[in-house]
Amino acid sequence: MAQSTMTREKEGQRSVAVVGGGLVGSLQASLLAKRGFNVNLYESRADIRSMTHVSGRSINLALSTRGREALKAVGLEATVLQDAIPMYSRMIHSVSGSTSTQPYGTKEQCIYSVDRRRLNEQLLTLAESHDNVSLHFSHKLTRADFTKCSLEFSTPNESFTVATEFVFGCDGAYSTLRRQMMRYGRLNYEQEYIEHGYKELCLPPLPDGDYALPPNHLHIWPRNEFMMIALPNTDHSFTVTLFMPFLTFENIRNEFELLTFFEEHFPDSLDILGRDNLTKEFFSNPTGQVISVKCYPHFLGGCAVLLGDAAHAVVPFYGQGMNAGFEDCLIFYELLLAAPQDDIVQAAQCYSDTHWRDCHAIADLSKYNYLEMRSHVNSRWFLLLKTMDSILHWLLPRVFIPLYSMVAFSRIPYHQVVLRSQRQRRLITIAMVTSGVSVLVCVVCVAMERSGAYNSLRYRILPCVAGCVLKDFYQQVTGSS
Ligand code: FAD
Ligand code: EGO
Repeated sequence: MAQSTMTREKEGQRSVAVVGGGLVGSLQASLLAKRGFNVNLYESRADIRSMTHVSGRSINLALSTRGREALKAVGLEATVLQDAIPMYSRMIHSVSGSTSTQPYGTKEQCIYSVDRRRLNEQLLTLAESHDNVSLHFSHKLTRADFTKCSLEFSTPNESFTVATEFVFGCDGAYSTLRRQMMRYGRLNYEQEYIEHGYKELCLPPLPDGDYALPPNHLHIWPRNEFMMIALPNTDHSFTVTLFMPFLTFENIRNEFELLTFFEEHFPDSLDILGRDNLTKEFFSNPTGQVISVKCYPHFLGGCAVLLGDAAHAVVPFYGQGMNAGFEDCLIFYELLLAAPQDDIVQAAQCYSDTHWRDCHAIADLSKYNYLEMRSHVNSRWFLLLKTMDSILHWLLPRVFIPLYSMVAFSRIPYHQVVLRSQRQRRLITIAMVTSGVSVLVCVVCVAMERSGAYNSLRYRILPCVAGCVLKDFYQQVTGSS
């Protein structure tokens, strides 16, 4: 029953709506409140703070620099880090059960394992603490009319329409607001389900209550097609996430097939997971699907902007989805600060014109990383690549920054990260080819000198030819940017 009475949001010109009270929406509400807007946040679920069990995605997440900077802007960084577990290095588990660690960088360069539910609760409580924020739970957006900037919601009892000055779509990868924008205007949209699904498994503490694995690492079991990771929780358990093709999931139908699979690929994890626990977890937890979404523009209809997963759902192979969504909010906030009188439309236009590149870049980077990891990254290769990264960074600390470090430990815009990593790759190719060719030329010269062939004038041009070839190569590589 749609009552078209414009309720609730009449007082004040600067009244805005946030759709979605997930991680991004609840952060965005606090940032807008700080700028003095009256914020109404609508969330389709009930208040997670009063729920005993929350269904949904991933139990813990990796928080890195971009996310931390955004939390800092609302004064929540310290609180969140108090309950977070720092992971200073990756610990790579090979099939044989041997492990190696590789630090992420300096002591400050670590990623944090945070509890999704706790973080969401903290963000909601912070938003609610502002006088100018109202939270509306069990309010599901069903329609949007951008000519009037009005939104239609349904609650368990009724449905109604509200008018607002501006709306932020933070309603996740399957965004209703985005669908409404696509209906209204020329919104380009691209989505892809990848072949892999994921399953979360609880790795309980040891009988003595201690962590079953060293806690301050991101544990990774790289097995090409099958990838498994584990992030620590404050209750001394780990949340293990197994990524593999849906087909493989479907082919594991009973306890025997499951244990055989684990004995073949992840034998070292079997003892700590426990065979009974693994079986229970595997067959009672759902298999999650992974979607990648890109769209353009993110500002449409004069009064609506998409943020977070609604604008760019990325595959989880860089651990950047939440971080990128938080950075969206921070960038919008910075543009709002720069706009005269907090002109929200101007900020939105500027945001939409500039930031989409970075959203597309992190979606591409994540998908590329997925393809790379699944195609040839086993534990040896993983370690080799990471060791090369750190040696190169040690040799050339300013010129060469590992791609993962730029993504996780800097605020270099993602599209510049892509350009920079391409440049770094070219530089390394040049360095390797140059040293290779130099060695070759020296060897040839010495050999000819010994055999006396070098006395003949026509062979003296050899180094010149090599020089020309190299010069050509340089131009090819540096010119093709
Ligand atoms: P969501 O968290 O999806 O929130 C959207 C909210 O909108 C929900 O509360 C939903 O109920 C509400 N909503 C939906 N439709 C409506 C409607 N019609 N009306 C009202 N409300 C609505 N990111 C990281 O940074 N690090 C990680 O380590 C990491 N690991 C991940 C692992 C997995 C397996 C997955 C799947 C994702 C991972 N991510 C990670 C990504 C991260 O989970 C998301 O990027 C993040 O949750 C996005 O937040 P959001 O608020 O945009 O969307
Ligand atoms: C070769 C080897 C090329 C998420 C390794 C590229 C991602 C990629 C899912 C890790 C860490 C937080 C994560 C590293 C690479 C989270 C992450 C990484 C996974 C899977 C993840 C790293 C949750 C890319 N960060 N990362 O360098 O340690 O390297 F393995 Cl499957």
